[in-house]
Amino acid sequence: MKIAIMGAMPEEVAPILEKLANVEEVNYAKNKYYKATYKGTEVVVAYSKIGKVFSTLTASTMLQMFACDVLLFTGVAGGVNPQLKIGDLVVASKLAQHDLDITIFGHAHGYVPEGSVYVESDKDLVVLSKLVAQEMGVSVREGIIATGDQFVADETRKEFISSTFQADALEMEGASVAVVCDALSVPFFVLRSISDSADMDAGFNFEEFVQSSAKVSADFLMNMIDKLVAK
Ligand code: 4EZ
Repeated sequence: MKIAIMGAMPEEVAPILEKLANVEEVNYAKNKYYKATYKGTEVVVAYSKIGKVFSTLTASTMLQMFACDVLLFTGVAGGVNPQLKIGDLVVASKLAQHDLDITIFGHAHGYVPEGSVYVESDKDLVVLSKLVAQEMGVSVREGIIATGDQFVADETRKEFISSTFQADALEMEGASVAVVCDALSVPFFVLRSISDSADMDAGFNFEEFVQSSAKVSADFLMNMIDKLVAK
């Protein structure tokens, strides 16, 4: 097993990199990939940069260039479900691209021919996350994550994404990573901790909470990785 660990921003993978020893930095396609062995298992860590295009490139590189056979994403998200508060964890059951729109031709939002609106996460990894949550005594919400190339800080857009995709949280990379993993039949998992509520205060809240929420997500993911490498 070779595990790809991805975030979009440096803050999202920093708590992971801190826990790795003997890290080798590899430069590829204008990005840095950090190779290490964690408890006897090979891991590759990278942050993609923000958005669907960069995250697609990095996910694809992780699988095709570095030959990772499982991909785990950690980061922060805007909360859509009103029950989600800053710092709460969300595990994606499935993901959709909220900004993919050829509805003028009668297609559903998020759908293009030969694609699908939603891509489902690996079920075993979702089950593993629940076990880890139970052992840590923390709550993790399984829900739908909507992805698009925009930082949502607007009630109208948030409400559209909520009602159209039944999204619980939104961000800018999950669904594109999901499409890559699904196409290459590699199991994947997307974990996010809430940094803001995608509303008028989102920009302000994001800046205040990105680091602490990113750490909540990364620390949880490390506990999952501990279980995965022990298998
Ligand atoms: C994108 N990520 C935010 C990147 C912000 C600032 C320099 C997560 C995220 C997010 N994405 C947190 N809150 C969000 C929101 N309200 N809308 C979109 O994955 C870059």
